[in-house]
Amino acid sequence: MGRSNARLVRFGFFALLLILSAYILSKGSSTSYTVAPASSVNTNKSPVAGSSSSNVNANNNAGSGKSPVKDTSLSSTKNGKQIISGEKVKATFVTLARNSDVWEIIGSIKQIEDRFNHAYGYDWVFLNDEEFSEEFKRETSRLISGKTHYGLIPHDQWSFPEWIDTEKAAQTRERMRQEKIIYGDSISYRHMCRYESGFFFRHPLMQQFDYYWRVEPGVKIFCDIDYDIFKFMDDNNYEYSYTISLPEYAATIPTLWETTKSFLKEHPNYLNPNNFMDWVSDDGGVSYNGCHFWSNFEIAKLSFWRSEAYLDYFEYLDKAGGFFYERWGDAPVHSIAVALFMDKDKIHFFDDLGYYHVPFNNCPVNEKIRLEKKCACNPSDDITWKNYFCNNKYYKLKGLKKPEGWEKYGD
Ligand SMILES: Nc1nc2c(ncn2[C@@H]2O[C@H](COP(=O)(O)OP(=O)(O)O)[C@@H](O)[C@H]2O)c(=O)[nH]1
Ligand SMILES: [Mg+2]
Repeated sequence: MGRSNARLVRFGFFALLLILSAYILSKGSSTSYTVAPASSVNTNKSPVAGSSSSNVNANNNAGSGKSPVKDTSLSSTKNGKQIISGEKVKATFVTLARNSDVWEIIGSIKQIEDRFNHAYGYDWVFLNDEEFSEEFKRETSRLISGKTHYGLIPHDQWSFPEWIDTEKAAQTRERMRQEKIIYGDSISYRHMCRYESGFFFRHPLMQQFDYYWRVEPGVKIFCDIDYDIFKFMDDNNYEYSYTISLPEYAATIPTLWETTKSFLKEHPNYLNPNNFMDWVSDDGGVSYNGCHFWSNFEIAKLSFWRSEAYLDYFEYLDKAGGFFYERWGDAPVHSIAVALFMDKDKIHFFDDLGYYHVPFNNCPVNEKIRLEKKCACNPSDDITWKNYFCNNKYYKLKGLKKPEGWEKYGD
């Protein structure tokens, strides 16, 4: 009698436990955060070495179950802007790099993963004009929570086009070497600038994505990014965003603006009615003031580069030859295109990430942001509000209110 009573109590206890677990589980699936099983969060360890993906195909470790930890169906606000609920967007990080950049790029990756991506698991595309080494693939993929893809750049996108007079290009390099213009004598730097200007968004590995964040070796992100930054872009209709802007060395782009003006004459319809011309020109378009978004950081929408206006513009510039006869950078090329062909309301300045690329720092001057986002930087190093740079102009033209505390660190 006593034993069957005890059995009954035990049975009742387990039944209760079962009902309780079922209840918790059913609640769990409807809350905003779903924690992926531990085994699936951390399985981005499948060694890349041995998987001899050595071409433009993705080195696909998709099967490793790297689901993002955070369910983004939560609604939240950021700087007064609403992050609307919904799915993750089709976005990727993209890095152009040499094999020798591996030890510097892993520093950039680790920071971005720790500050942001570990919670979202966005993919990462690496592009190179040579095959990526096993070492590069192993060292990078082990740190990335999303899928990693390694692509080779087609030779014709990283070589002199047939219409370029290589003798004339060599003369420019020699002259720029004597004038000590930074990267002035480099061939590979010119291929890099041309590739970033006209081709990275056409790579087969990039076709599956709508947005990208460009990351370079040796950069730093100083603050926590506690929201889905790609979704933030999408929800707010932003198509181009930046962290640092500054004037270009005039010696590298003597004819870029003239070439742009003749392009515009042929295609006046490409000029956006709500353009940002006044940010790049102080005299209504007669001359270029050199202001550009520093393109070593970009979060942007790929459809802009794939648009007819931009493709035509790039082709026009490419035929003019300034990537080789001068030393046109992808930053002024991107920036001029954004300023002229994009609705200026689609451009966004991030004042809450903190960013470093040698030699400049963006460190939020607003103390509240620095505390909230755990920024690890010194606001005295911030260049954002100094007059040499182009943010004061950006804020003025957009009618934006500068963040609290800017006077202390600006001019
Ligand atoms: N594959 C490859 N990547 C390059 C080459 N030169 C530069 N890069 C990459 O292009 C980007 C810009 O180059 P970087 O040296 O950082 O130029 P800087 O930021 O203007 O000083 C970086 O992501 C580099 O890793 C090259 O010859 N081959
Ligand atoms: Mg760099």
